[in-house]
Amino acid sequence: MRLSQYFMPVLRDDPKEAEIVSHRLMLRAGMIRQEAAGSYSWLPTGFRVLKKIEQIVREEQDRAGAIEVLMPTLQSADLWRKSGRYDDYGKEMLRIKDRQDRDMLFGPTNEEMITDIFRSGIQSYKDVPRNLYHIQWKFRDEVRPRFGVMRGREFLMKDAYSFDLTAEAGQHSYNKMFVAYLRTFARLGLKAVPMRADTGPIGGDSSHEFLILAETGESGVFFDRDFHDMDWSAFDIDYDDVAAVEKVVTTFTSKYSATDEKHDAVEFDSRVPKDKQLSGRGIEVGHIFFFGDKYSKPLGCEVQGADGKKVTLQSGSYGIGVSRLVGGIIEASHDKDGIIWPEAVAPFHVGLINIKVGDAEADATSDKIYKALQGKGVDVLYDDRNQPGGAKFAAMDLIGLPWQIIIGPRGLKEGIAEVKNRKTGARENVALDQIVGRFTK
Ligand code: 5CA
Repeated sequence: MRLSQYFMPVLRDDPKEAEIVSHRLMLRAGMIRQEAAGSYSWLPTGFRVLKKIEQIVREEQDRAGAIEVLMPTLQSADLWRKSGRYDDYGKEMLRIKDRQDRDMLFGPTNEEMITDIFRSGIQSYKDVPRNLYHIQWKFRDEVRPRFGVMRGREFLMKDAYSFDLTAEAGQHSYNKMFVAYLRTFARLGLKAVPMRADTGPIGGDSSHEFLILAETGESGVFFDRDFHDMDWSAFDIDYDDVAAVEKVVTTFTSKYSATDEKHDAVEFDSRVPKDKQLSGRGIEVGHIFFFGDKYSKPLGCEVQGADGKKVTLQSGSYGIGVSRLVGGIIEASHDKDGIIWPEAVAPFHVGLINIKVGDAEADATSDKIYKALQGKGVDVLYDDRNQPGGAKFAAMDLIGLPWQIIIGPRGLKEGIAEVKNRKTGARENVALDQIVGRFTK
């Protein structure tokens, strides 16, 4: 993409309304624009990052055996009356009437709808276990939408729902999602610590939140320093191996970790030596719940068991804050100059800067490298605008692409370009005829 033909409204000054670094950088880098409190348009670079995160989430859900569907954003109130949540959910639920005066709502979550879909589509115990998920916009009329996409009113969530015959089988479904979350966050370059958590309006008695550590997080967190030494890489796992999956969950839940709502100071002291006790703040990027028959019972989600008797299904739900993750990753990865995107989610892989637009040789060489990279399928953002070098460097650092290729008359005389790593700041001279190969290895 040529920057001279793109839409990336970078701001020179810090926006006043942004209280935390990710919000400030997203606005400054022209990734989002606020439309109303807690509601944002996703501008081109922001949308690219959002889609990359969404795709990683999707791949790991699919890998764990979950099946993708898409449910509407607007729901009828009827199912919510059956589960009893229409009144319970309170003011966070945006209620709407259609022209027939029927009660509708903008879905804050989908337990009722998916349970009804599943109920109507199954016949016998052979149709379970299943896990269905979608990635869809949600609306919650938060009392205090803030911090940009971190606590929005309209936000993108991945929500999965598992259905099993027994509580034991349900536990395996829960464990699979637990492991899928570890893999997902590892691929996003994050360490998201699983913590015992409060279940809130979703309900049930078993749940874990996944939190990334950041000073600006909304939750207080207490945990064992040993978490830092665990293997967080996106390790291999056979999801059909019940014991192996359980073992990973046991490893990641055997050490003390809890959010402030569930923290028990006495237990913390008894389980964790003082010098290993860590506390701080965290951003909740995922939350998984096991709630048994809480929704299947009122919605009649049952099947005929092998013995002919009706069995009410056991279910759980599993959320990931896809749009929140965009801000969460920036909180975890930035410096004073701007964003530092992990390669897996960067809006472009490399930024190509022509520092002397108008110079025939600089233009020709930059154009040639740009076209060659594009031809090889490398995502490249080409700054071909006629602007001072300093402004171009600052903008490129701000938007945080992993690599920069800098072309200027001085290097051209020697047949080289400068390649800069945004994360380490390391600069290297690379011969012009090797640049393309360097990025297509
Ligand atoms: N139905 C369950 C799981 S599918 C559910 O709704 N869980 S949740 O309420 O915990 O939300 C799932 C995830 O969505 C959270 O972990 C968080 O990362 C994200 N999320 C929740 N509220 C917001 C919000 N207002 N803005 C941005 N992301 C949010």
